[in-house]
Amino acid sequence: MTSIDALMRSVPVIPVLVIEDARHAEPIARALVDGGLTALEVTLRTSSALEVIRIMAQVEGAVVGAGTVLNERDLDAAMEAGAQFIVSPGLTDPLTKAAIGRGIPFLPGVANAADIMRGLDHGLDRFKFFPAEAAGGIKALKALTGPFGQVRFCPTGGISETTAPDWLAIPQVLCVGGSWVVPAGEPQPEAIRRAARVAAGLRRD
Ligand code: 3PG
Ligand code: 3PY
Repeated sequence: MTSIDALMRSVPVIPVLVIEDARHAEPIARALVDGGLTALEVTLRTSSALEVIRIMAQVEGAVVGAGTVLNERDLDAAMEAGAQFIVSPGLTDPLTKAAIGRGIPFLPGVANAADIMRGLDHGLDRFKFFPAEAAGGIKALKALTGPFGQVRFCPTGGISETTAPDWLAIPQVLCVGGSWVVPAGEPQPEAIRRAARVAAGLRRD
């Protein structure tokens, strides 16, 4: 199992996926991996999400994780479905303890200094900055990198193909998350592949 740091360094963009229909799972995962995006975050926001994780986990080259993991119950369901990493919009003590206890790579969301300090207390130093644009954008994240020099981030929330390069130019940003690569609705594999290729080609400083 790779560490969360290795996962964050493996791709500049982690697509955040909200998939309603499990029949879409395989074509979407194949298009993303073909385009060069191999770390896939399937949010537990739809009734088919666990089935989607199961299917995507079989796609060669895909490293499939679960997003919107809110508690220990979600954590166990996601792991049972085959999730290889866990993303949460926030950082709670019970979920953090459980994820560390299970030994699974864990990327909890932080939006301010207190969130980061709570994560550091648990021994974590890799976080999602969420909701990135609404929580103050690049200005806020840059301010947080001052006191927390060892921390690295995956900003997510309101980031687009256009703004991703500005975020990736921040040295403490290892990758960004975003839903733009896979728009809602009937999947268009060629369009997803194209968007993934552009995203996978973004440079980190
Ligand atoms: C989400 O909550 O789904 C994430 O913030 C990613 O979505 P967005 O890229 O559309 O903000
Ligand atoms: C999640 O749903 O896990 C988030 O962090 C928001 O994208």
